[in-house]
Amino acid sequence: MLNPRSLNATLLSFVAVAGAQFASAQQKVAMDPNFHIPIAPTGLAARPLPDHPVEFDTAEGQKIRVVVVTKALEYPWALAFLPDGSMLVTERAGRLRIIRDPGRNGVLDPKPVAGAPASYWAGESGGPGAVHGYMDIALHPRFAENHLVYLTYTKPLDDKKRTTAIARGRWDGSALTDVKDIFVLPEASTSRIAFGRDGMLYMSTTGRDPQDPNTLGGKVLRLRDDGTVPPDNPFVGQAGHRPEVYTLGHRSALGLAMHPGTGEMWENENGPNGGDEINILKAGLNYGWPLVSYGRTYQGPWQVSPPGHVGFEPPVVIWIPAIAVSGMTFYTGDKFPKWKGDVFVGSLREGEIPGTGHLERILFNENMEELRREAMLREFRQRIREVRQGPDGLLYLLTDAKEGAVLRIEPAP
Ligand SMILES: [Ca+2]
Repeated sequence: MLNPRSLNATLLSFVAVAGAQFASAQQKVAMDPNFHIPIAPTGLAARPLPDHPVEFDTAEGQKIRVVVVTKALEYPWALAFLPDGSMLVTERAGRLRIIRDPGRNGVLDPKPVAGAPASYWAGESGGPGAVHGYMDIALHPRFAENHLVYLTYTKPLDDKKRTTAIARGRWDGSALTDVKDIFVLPEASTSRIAFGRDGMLYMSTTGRDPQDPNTLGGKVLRLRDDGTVPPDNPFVGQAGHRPEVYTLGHRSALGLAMHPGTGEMWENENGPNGGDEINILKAGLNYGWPLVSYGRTYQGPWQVSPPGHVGFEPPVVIWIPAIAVSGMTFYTGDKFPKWKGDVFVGSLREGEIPGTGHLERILFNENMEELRREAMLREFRQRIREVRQGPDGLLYLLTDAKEGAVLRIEPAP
């Protein structure tokens, strides 16, 4: 029979053991020593894309068919449609490609477009420290008259140094001519570009000091079509402010698109582990990074506590966990009536798990407040880098892969 003292000791040791078990219940997650982020798990293996069109039901009753136009692109990044319906596609390794008739039998020209600038790239797309060569592409709003094409790319300066530039060239029907840099950043950056209704070229940047109005990193810049600064930019003439800056406090923008109704520029950006955002850009406003965010740091704690955007311009959409937002577009066509006005956003991976990329659709009310959100094409397990509407009213996606694909979404018959 136990005496009270030994019973007490037994209980105490049980409590101590249980406590130790509780404290060690969480496993230790391996961290990358260089980037101080968790080493990603294996995730879900990407599935080979289907050889035949695949049909899916979707939430609004819009039955779709997905067609693989080509899978012979290497890490495609962005696309733009020429007036004849051909598609220009950038590849991150610094090649510009053309696909003719992408809405029907899509033929990828095996030769890259001549005349495009030399670029630098490094690392594996999606891996820590990756540098993209070619990034975004945009046509001038009056392309039909002037044939001007704009590219953002990582520009080698010498053996060791590089930066990011906007190159502008003239499309002569098969190649770029008269190519020159119209704007060069002081440091390398990931970048999207888009023309606004005001005819200005908006450029998102990444980098240090998003809160410092006297630097160009972590900002959205507003430029004229020749790369010079328009005189009505919000900080023109203010001491300690770069005149190119339109908005500040951005983390890692990967989507930029003009709202077809309001003409406002919408931007999406990646939070760390959670806190991806869509923002509506307004001249001179501060969007908060890194002072405010809804996300957690890669190590686990909230980026700020309490999370939120007190005193700063809040996002219109947030994601927790992160979906690794990428390209973004508004749907304005008539092929998918139920999707009119909706925002489509590419996801590279969700919740830090490889193999979970997909396409998201967001429905807003007339006040730009979110009503519904739908994830599509998870079955493919692909990183969706880009989404754009074609002149035919269909949606076109790029997958971020070594055997990168153009996918076409059309209504199922
Ligand atoms: Ca923000």
